[in-house]
Amino acid sequence: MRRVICLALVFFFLQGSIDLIQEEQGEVKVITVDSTNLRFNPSTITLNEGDSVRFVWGGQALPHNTVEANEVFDSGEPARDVNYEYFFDYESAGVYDYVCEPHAAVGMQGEITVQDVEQVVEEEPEVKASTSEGLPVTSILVGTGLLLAIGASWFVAIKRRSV
Ligand SMILES: [Cu+2]
Repeated sequence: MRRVICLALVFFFLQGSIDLIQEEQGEVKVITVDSTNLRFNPSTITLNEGDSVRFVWGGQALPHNTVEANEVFDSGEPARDVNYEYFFDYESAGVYDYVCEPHAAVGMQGEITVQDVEQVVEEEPEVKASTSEGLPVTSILVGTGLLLAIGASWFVAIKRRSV
């Protein structure tokens, strides 16, 4: 019985920490190609470290790709259907200029600004509040684990008394 309780506790605590890890994965911002066929939309975006950018288009009249100026990311050969995602890790703050290679000369380009996460938290306190949203879930899990442990030890105590 004790082993079962321990396993249940370990399980609940692991669940809690997995939730926290997932919390650090930011949003995914989508960039597509606009109706002119020769512009990214939006071409300029700002995101935070931990966010991802997703270049996605389908059934385009012309094939496109996205290549960062310093080859930080590269979606490969130009294609009419692209679904390419790049994750900006916690060391990636900076400005990234990218082009569509076949149409760079006609201005098919864009810029991604990645903000340092600590800096963002200082400037916008409400961002800090939203990152703690995951905490109640963790508290519920830990709380459930504790209740389970208390209930189990109570059960064991009653069982011992009856022996
Ligand atoms: Cu293009």
